[in-house]
Amino acid sequence: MTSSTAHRTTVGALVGVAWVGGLFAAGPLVGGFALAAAGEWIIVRSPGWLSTMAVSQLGFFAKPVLVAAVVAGAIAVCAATALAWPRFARGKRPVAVGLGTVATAALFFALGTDSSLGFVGGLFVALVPPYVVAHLLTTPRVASSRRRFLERVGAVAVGGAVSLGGLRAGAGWIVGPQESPRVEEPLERSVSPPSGDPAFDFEGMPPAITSPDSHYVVDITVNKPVIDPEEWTLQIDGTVQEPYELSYDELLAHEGSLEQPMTMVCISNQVGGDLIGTGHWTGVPLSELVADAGPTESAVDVVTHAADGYSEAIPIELVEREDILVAFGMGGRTLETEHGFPARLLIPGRYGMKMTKWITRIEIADRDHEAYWEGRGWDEEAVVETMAYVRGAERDGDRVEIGGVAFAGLETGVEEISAVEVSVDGGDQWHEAEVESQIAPHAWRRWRYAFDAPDETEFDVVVRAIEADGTVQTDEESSPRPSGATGWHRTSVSV
Ligand SMILES: Nc1nc2c(c(=O)[nH]1)N[C@H]1C(S)=C(S)[C@@H](COP(=O)(O)O)O[C@H]1N2
Ligand SMILES: [Mo]
Repeated sequence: MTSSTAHRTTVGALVGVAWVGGLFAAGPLVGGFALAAAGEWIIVRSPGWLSTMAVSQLGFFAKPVLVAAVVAGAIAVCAATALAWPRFARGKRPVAVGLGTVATAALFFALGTDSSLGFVGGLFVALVPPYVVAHLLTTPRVASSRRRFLERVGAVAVGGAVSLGGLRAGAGWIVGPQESPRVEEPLERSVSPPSGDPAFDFEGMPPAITSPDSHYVVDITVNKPVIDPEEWTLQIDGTVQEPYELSYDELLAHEGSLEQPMTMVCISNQVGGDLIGTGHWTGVPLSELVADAGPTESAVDVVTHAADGYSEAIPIELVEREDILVAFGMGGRTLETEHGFPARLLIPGRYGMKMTKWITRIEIADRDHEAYWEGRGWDEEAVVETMAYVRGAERDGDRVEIGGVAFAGLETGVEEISAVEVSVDGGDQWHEAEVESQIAPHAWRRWRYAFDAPDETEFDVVVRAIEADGTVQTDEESSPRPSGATGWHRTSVSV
């Protein structure tokens, strides 16, 4: 090799690739891909400006990109180390092995690996591949000829991929079948959810109630917290007379529990986007849980803390509302892990970010608490903007039917949406749509508009909601950040 820096950097990068592969292969032993856990660690602890930048550039879908960046970062660190420190590339050196071991152990620690056997086995599986690669690529005969080096790289790539696949399968085999995921159980007392008016069920229309499986999922976690209900407690404390805690069974047996359909929409949803759903929820009013602890005069905020490091805060005055729930059920069953098992908050008419999943603690605070997304530049109150989306279209002979959903926040109140208007010619003429009667005070309302169109098949559809006082939903377009997207949904429909 003529250029030893290029050689070293290449070897370092390839050792890094082998390490990443080893970490992946060790997944079944240590309970996950350690670099994904590192990504999560970064999200939770990174300074506000960084995660805010990531979110505003990439939306809430920054996670796969983040994991890819962590992987690239790990490889780059190996390449840089090899460049700066020639001996590293010869992985035989004890110091390099020591460094690799410390870094890998730290990652497993961040991942929360709790079996010591898995830990040791994982170290072995993660570290052998980079060691072997370093060895194979730095033998003098190979290192001295560019052609031999490149041939060796090719052989190592093919052989490495095959052996890593084998290692991962082997690790999976040793660990055996993973504990089956928690199964959602039917709740004891549960009324069936309202089914909605079938006239609004046509091609492309969402059902009145979204099933838990088709409800969108958004959070900051890569590996969702899996909580053992036997060990979980909900702590209610802070500036209160009587701090207490509830077990999972006590929460489920709470006298105050009630069921309520409620629409949730993510603040990062674009106009017309899919991050919206209407669950049929079961839970206990937050007002009762808080009142039982007896907040003192100095109470200012009710802060919900979660198992993933997330938190949200609402002013104590708002908590008097009886429709803010600590929910433990969805669709008549216990919550799915994705939606916050064992319990999550629900605040009607606010964006989803206010609705802490995997709650562990309700803290009555005597000062204003800065919540997770608030600290990253998003709106503190997060009241849902008035919205109307186009969803469905169907043709029956000459008759064309177009439909969708409309929703608005706590302050305006969806119950106060008085009408939905739709245009099928790009906004020249407006027609009043038929609006489904309300299934619940804080659930979306489906709308439809039918008309005759024997000759036309393409329509430029625009829709807008009218609030109770006659205010027309604003057509001013704003981006989701910081307070939620606004503007009329416009889309072309062919039917
Ligand atoms: N603990 C926790 N709760 C959370 C989040 C989170 O990252 N961690 N994300 C919030 C956001 S931004 C939204 S939109 C809703 C989504 O709830 P869902 O995944 O059940 O639809 O959960 C909220 N609650
Ligand atoms: Mo969200």
